Amino acid sequence: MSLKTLGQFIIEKQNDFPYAKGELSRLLRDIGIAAKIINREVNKAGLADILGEYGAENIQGEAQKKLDVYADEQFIEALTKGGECCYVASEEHEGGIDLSRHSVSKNGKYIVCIDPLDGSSNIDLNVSVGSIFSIYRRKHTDRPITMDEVLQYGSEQVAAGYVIYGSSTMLVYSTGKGVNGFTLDPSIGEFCLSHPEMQIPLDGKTYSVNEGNYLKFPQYIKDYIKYCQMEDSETNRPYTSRYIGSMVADLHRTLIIGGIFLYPETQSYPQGKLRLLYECNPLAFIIEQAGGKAVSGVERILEIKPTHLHQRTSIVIGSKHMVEKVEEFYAGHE
Ligand code: AHM
Ligand code: MG
Repeated sequence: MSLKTLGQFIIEKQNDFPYAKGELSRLLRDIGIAAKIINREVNKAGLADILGEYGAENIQGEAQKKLDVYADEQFIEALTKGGECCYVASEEHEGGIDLSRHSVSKNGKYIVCIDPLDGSSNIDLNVSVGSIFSIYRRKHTDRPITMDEVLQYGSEQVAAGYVIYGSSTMLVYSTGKGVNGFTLDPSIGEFCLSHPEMQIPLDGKTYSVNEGNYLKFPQYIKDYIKYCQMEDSETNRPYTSRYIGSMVADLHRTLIIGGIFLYPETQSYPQGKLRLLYECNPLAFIIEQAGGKAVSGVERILEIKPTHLHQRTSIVIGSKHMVEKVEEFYAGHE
C-alpha cells in the first residue's frame, strides 16, 4: 500500500472549502510541524535529568524547560511564523496572544485555541499525553480583533484535532467533513494516513471517569455509573472501566473502540474541570464528526456560549447511544 502523508492529504482536501486559498491548509501544516517537534521532546522526556536539571542548562547550553511550557512555545512559534493565525488562546496563558502585531500574521484569518500538552500529571510517568487544537475563522478582517470574535461557539469551529504522544504518535483532525487519523512514521519523519474516515461505534463497553470523585458527583451521574456496573447480558453490562487521566488518550480509545468519557461537575469543580475552548470544544467536534455525541449534561457542548477564555464545563462524550443514556438519567432527575 502506498503511503499518503499529512501534507499530501491536506493539499488533496484543500478544495473542500468554499474559501479555499490554501490558508487553512498551511495552518494545519504548521500545527503538524509543531507536533513533530513536541513529539521529539516528549519522547526523550526521561533523559531530561541526564541532560540537565530543569532550570539548569543542558549540554547545548539551552535552558531545560518544563514540557508543557516547551510545547506552548513550539505552537506559538509555528503559528507566528506561518502567518495564517492572528490570535492564539492557550491553556498556558492567562490572556490571549494577539499575533497581528507581527507583520507576517497581520492579515491572518484564523484564531487558534490550544492545550499544548494535555494530561500534564502523566508527563513524568511515561503515560500518554496529548496536544489539542481548535481553529476558528475571523469574522471581520478589516478591524482589530475583539474578544467577541475569539469567543465563538464550538459549532463554528472550522477545524479541530489532537495529537497523542503514545506507543505511537498520531495526529487526528477534522475540518467538518469526517475525521482522519495519521500515524507518525519516525523513519521518514512524516505523519501518514493510517485511520481514514474514523467512525466511533454507536455503542461501547467501556466507561471512563475518575471514580475517586464518585461521592462528589451529581446524583444522575452516580446512578449512571451504577447502571454501568450492573449485570445485563442484552446490553453487555457490566461495562469495563478505563481511566488514564489524559483526556486525549481516554478520548482516543473511546473514538476507536466506542465507550463513554465523563468529567462531571464536582464540589471541587462546580463548573466541571475541563476547559471549553481548548479541551471540550475540539474533542466534541471530532467525536461528533465521527458520529458520536458530546453534552454537558444539560446541553450540547458545541452550543455552549463561551464567556471567557478559560471557561470550564462538565462533559459527557462518546458513543451516541451511551451519551443518550446519560441524558435519560439527567432528564429523570429534573
Ligand atoms: P491538564 O490540562 O492540567 O493536564 O488537566 C486536564 C486533564 C485531562 O487530560 C484529564 O482528563 C483530566 O485532567 C484528569 O483530571 P483528574 O486527575 O482530576 O481525573
Ligand atoms: Mg489540559
